[in-house]
This record gives sequence, C-alpha cells and structure tokens, in this order.
Amino acid sequence: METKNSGFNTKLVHAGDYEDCLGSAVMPIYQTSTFKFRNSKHGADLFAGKEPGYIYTRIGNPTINSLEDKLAELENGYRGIAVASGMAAVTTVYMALLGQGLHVITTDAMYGPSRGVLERDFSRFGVEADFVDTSDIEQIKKVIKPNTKLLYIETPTNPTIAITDIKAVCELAHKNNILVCVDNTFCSPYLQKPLDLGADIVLHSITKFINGHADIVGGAIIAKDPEVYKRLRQTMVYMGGNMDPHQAYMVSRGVKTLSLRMEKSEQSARVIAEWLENHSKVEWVKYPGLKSHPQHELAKKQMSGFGAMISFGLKGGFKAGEILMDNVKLCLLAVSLGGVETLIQHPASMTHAGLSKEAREEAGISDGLVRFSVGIEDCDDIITDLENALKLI
Ligand code: LCS
Repeated sequence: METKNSGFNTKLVHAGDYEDCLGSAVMPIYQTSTFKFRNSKHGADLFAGKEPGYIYTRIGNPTINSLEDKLAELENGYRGIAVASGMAAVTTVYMALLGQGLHVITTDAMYGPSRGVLERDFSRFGVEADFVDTSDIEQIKKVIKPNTKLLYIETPTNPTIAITDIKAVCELAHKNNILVCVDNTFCSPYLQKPLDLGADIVLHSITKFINGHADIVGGAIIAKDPEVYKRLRQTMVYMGGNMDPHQAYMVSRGVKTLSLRMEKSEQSARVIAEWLENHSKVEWVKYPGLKSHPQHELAKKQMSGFGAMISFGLKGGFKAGEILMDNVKLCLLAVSLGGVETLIQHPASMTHAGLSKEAREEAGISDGLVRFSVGIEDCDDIITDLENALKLI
C-alpha cells in the first residue's frame, strides 16, 4: 500500500509493505544469505544495477529493505539503512564521512561509546574531534574549522537530557558546508523529526524505543539526500555492519506500536518527573517537560512531546544511588532504555564508565545521577516501587 501521504500511525503499520506471491499479511523472514540468478545475464544486470532485485543479504534483503523503507518514511527521509546495532549506525556515519585530516564536532555528553570510538579509534586514523555542549551554539561556533565536515549531535542527551536546537545548529553548519547528523534515539520519530528541522542524517539505536521490547539490538541510519545515502550505503556494505533478516522482522513487528507505547510511557513520565521533583530525597530532576528544565521552551518547539527518559540526582550521591538500585523491585536494574519495562541505571558505574571521571564531570554526569526509562506498567505501581526504595535512603 502507498503510505507516503498517510498519517504517522498508518505509516507505522503499513509503510514498507511488501507484496509476495502468497499474499502474506506481514513481511516474511527471508532467512537467506544469497539469492539465485536466473542466468548469467540476470546476475550481470543485477550487479550493474540495470534491474532491481537481490544478490546477497549484506547488500540487500527484502525483510531488511521493508524495515528500511518504513523507517525512511517515518523520518521523512530519502532512504534508510538498517544495521546490526546503534553503534554500527554511529560508526558507519563516522567512517563514511570522516577521514585523515578531517574534523568532527560532537555533543560532549552523548552516549559514551559514540564519543569513545572517536577518541580511541578514529583518532588513530587522523580524525580530529571536538566535544562541546551543543545546547550552547556559541560553543559550536568557537570550534568550527575549515576542515570540519560533520556536526554530530545527540538530543536529548544520554543521560543528561540536554537539548540542542536542531534548526539553529543546522543553519550554522550548512553555512559552513558541514553535514549534520542527529542521534534521535531518545525521541524516536514519534516525538522529533530532525530531517524536517534541517538535519542531513538521522540515526537510531533501534534497540530502544523503535523496537521497544528489549529483545533485539539494532540500528538505523536515514539520509535526506540521495548522494549522502549512497555514501553511507556503500560504507555499510563494505564494512559489513548489516542487520540480519530475523532482527529486521522483530523490529518491523515492534515498531508498529511505537505511538501507543510512547504515549503511555510519556503520560507516566510526566507524572513521575513531577513527583520526583517534590521528593525530599531528590536533589534535582531533568525532564524536558518540567518548567525547571533549562531548555523546556525549546523542547516544546522542536519535540511533539517530552518523552519517557528522566534523569535525577539523589541527595546523598553515590551511596544513595546504590541503595536505590539495590531496593527497587518492579523497575529493572539494567542498562538500555526505551522498552515496555521500566529500567533504572547508574551511568557513572555503567553506560558512561568508559569515560574518565573528568570527562564525565565536564559532561555533567555526576556520580549520583540516576537514569530512568519509564515503561508502560501502571504509573502508580512504578511510583510505589520508587517510594519504597527511596524510603530506605
Ligand atoms: N545512541 C544512543 C543515544 C544510545 O543510547 C545508544 C545505546 C547507542 C547510540 C548505541 O546503540 P546500541 O549499539 O546499543 O544499539 N545506549 C545504551 C544505554 O544507554 N544503555 O545501554 C546501551
């Protein structure tokens, strides 16, 4: 079915639909590594791009392509590339657009490995990087250089929930011939559409809200422009970070309920954030929907809701954090986020442990910071669980 002009929920269910000879209602899993050619001419035509069709699953596969088409429509992009993990998406973008002597500017407080791989690995190949608070555009202006090729932003950030003005930074970047990539993992296209705000590339850890069921790891990249898409696709095919057909099937299934899940999680997150803000054991709360959030007005402008991710600091720091982690019962003590289950974790000792303490502090990740991903359980049950654990501090 043609869904280009349909609403978001219709796209969630039907975009990327594929007609097969049996009339399958959902996309089947083409669990095959390779595809037979009818004859030598057919094989040659496929390789030459003269005929559409499939050659080899790393290059393309119907189950994977169906998901890619759905995600591209959801983000209002040209085409999508599904990859093995969110980090495969991040490294494919870096690998395709950066090189010896080129410079990238990124959000300082973004997901640890997205920064760590630049510091540890891409630096070995002569890629220069500056990490700044991209929520302050002046900081970006200060580090733009003639060799800057990519501005890579994460908004809201994991886990500090800082928000970057996508439209403003895209205008600045484009004036300087710099491409902009936005990690949209925390929002999903349900809440934020970076390509509509001017970005060139959007990427996701689809492990999170897009799949939503904490049962697969995956990533996706969506490009606005055919030329940029081609560069990214070529790099993915050569580097080999492709998604697997079974993984793609799982995501195509999970994503259909994205709006329903996000709506429920967000309703609870708003209530929980306010409740935490008034709790005597809590020092501060960062949630885009709270008036106390420094970029609350910007969040209202560029996001269509405030999401399901909350960060908060406990009075009593590290020790209080340990007590909370060890005493919640309903909330799962686990990394990752964006699933139907409520998850709680401690970035300083978990997701961001790979960064030095100085780098963490510079990026606003204090030792007592708690990250909370609100699931779709009953909100009262989540609050009761938190209250019972907070009482023990
Ligand atoms: N981008 C963001 C914003 C993320 O939060 C993550 C993973 C990634 C990229 C990488 O995606 P992956 O390869 O794991 O699919 N964030 C994680 C987290 O906060 N806890 O565990 C993983």
